[in-house]
Amino acid sequence: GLLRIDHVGIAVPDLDAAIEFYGRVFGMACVHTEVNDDQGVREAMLTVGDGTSRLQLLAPLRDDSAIAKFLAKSGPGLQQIAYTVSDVEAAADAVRAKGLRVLYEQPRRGTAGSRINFVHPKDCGGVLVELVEPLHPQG
Ligand code: CMX
Repeated sequence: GLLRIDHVGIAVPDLDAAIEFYGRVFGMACVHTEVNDDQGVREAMLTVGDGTSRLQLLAPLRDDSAIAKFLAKSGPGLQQIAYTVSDVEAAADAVRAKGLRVLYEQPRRGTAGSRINFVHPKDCGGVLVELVEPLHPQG
């Protein structure tokens, strides 16, 4: 099952500008940045309040990336909601067993060495759902 909301992901055209915006307007701290070439993103993880809630900012590395396509079609905004799971294969299998499309046959690499998969937004009421198994799961 799902353990908690891992993060909410927002597509942005300019990562540095977005980090500056969320810091200045909402006082959020950027605790991690990373380039994930496999996903075609430059990304930042920001903490909200006590640090248990996280916002992920996603900027495109390439024109053919999922984030570039999203920005072109929908503009900047909410792109995904991600849930922490203890076993991403088991979580993906459970979703498949309910007849929903999981995007990858095998998990891929996500933020900070996590293992990730996605549920197709058209099978989830228009919401792209990410399943995240952290490198070092807690609880
Ligand atoms: N949320 C909601 N709907 C979305 C969406 C999103 N993030 N992305 C696409 N859609 C919609 C499209 O608007 C389209 O709707 P219509 O059919 O009504 O026009 C539909 O889904 C299918 O779109 P598509 O053109 O067939 O497919 P895309 O090329 O847009 O790809 C998706 C969609 C989900 C398969 C692709 O974005 C993907 O592979 N996502 C997973 C990877 C990802 O998002 N990586 C970036 C984050 C990396 C990370 O979190 O680490």
